[in-house]
Amino acid sequence: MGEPTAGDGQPENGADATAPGVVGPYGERALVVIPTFNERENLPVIVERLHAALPGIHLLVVDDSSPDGTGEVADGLAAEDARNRVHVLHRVEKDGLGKAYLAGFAWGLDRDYATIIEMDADGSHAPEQLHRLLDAVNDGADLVIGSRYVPGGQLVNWPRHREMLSRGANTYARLALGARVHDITAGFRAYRRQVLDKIELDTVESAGYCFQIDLAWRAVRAGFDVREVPITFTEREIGESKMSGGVMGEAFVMVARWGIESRIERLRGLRR
Ligand SMILES: Nc1nc2c(ncn2[C@@H]2O[C@H](COP(=O)(O)OP(=O)(O)O)[C@@H](O)[C@H]2O)c(=O)[nH]1
Ligand SMILES: [Mg+2]
Repeated sequence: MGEPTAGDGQPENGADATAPGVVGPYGERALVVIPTFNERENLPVIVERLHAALPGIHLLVVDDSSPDGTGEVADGLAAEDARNRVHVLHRVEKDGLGKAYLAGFAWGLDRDYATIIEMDADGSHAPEQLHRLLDAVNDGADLVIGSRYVPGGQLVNWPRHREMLSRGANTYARLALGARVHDITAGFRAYRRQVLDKIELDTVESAGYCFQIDLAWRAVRAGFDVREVPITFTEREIGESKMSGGVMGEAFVMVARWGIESRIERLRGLRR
């Protein structure tokens, strides 16, 4: 082991492996993608908390032309940041969380980030716990899911009906897919870039919760090391949820289909 040597795997950006917020054995850079729609009050708070926790980390706000001016707030944060850690992607219309993430991933992959993170803008995912995900990446995981449903995971102020729905969806997905993931709908995640390069993002059609299940399932099937670490999920205090019940139906059907397809493949001996 010892000091990383020049050559394969050495970062070209000259990152300091010991700097806070820098992950990977060779000090590769990490990017947090934060999708926003009407989060003007939440965004400055989450950006400040993130940089207080991990000063070296970069972030990309993906805003879908929020009518409340979140995009301009994000531009202001980017202009203020002398260290050039804050970036903004403006999209022309509200197009869903999945599409926003896909655009953000493409942006990050183009710029050679080694780890790409999903995090909400509304404070539900604590930047102070992001290091738990990054530690697992550094420990060798390919996809790390910040989980509400493993020992140590918690829910704070989440309405009971949403918890029931979320737990039910996770139990259903676990049984249908046969995957050992307890919080497959979770949106606080860290992907090693090799995962995103491999799982054919250009064929992802799913939205909402189904998007999260889809990507985790692709990673599992591709044989990546998918792990969960406990996190505390806290319901937003400001603004409104944009999630609608409509996306649940899609997830139900798609998960059943993936589960059946996978079992047929196994029966045919195509997979273990
Ligand atoms: N860019 C973009 N962001 C979105 C969209 N829908 C939701 N978001 C963001 O995705 C994150 C999670 O959404 P939220 O409404 O809090 O979902 P919930 O936590 O499941 O209730 C927040 O940061 C939202 O602002 C969208 O269509 N486009
Ligand atoms: Mg939320």
